[in-house]
Amino acid sequence: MEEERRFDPPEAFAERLQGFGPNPLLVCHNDADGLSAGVILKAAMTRAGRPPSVRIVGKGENAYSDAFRQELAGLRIGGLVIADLGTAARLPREDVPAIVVDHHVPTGRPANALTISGIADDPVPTSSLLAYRCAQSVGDADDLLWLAAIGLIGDLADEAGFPAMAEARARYGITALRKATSLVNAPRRTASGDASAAFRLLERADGPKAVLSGAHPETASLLAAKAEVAAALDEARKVAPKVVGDVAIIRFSSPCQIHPLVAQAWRGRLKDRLVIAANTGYREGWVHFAARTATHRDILEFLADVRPAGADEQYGNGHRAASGGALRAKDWNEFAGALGFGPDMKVPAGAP
Ligand SMILES: [Mn+2]
Repeated sequence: MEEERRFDPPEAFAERLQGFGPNPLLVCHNDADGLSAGVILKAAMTRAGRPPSVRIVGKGENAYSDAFRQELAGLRIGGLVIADLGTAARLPREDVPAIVVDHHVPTGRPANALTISGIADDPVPTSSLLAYRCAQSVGDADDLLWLAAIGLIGDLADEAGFPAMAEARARYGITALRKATSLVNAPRRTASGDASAAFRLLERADGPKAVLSGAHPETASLLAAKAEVAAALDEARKVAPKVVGDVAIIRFSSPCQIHPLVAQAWRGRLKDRLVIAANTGYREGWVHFAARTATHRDILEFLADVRPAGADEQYGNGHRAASGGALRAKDWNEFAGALGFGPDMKVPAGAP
């Protein structure tokens, strides 16, 4: 952790971009905030004469994994921009100029990248708002304001304290902004996790009403994504929790990323438990889970205490009241066993 070290201001974005060569790569997360940040940064880079290729990081992927490093290894790129995917010491490419735009708790700081992190700000902004400030360093970015608002709504329960949000509300209307956010947030939870249609739609639309209107063909595919996720959630919510001590596990199998929604739903109904929604069908060979609690218990501390030996960087991140992780089947079995759960929580290794 190097939180004390000063991060770079968004105002430095335009100048750093001038050091980029042709064909830079822009990498962003697949949720509403990551997509909005990506669309804003793509526009800013294009306006600065550095139009990028875009790679959306989605289901089961991590921008700082070895697999992603290998994917980028041979590419001829003139620079790298990474948005809303965390901040770590080692970037997936270290031989090209790089800019990181992010608001999560950093696990380190890359040595030579311009690192724009909101983590020291109060209130902590979203990646899309930081991206908007980056775009303002390139030139007039007024047409991109609504995208910053989409990211703010997508990531924050409370958007108070952000003047950009007040301005966007007044200009575009909060209802349309919220509906558009919900729509572009849907594809990342589907079985495919493919959010490219959402990115395209945010790019083509000139505001939230155009996202919703159906004038662009992507709207229909996002509505289908929403229906897919709603149906999967309906199924999973029929599953009864198993309780041992003060831990409740809801075990189900779905290719959709609904475990955070299931955990959130039970959190309010099992107020004195730590709730774990375990999805054995999200990715083959793995159990993905979300942990929530309405008690004052620190979930990060709880997960650290019962951490199975085989757990990796995908385990136990997030916040004190909202965490989770992904465990290989054998590690999940060790984890559930250590919590006192019986054979009904065991997952056959390699076959979820
Ligand atoms: Mn995100």
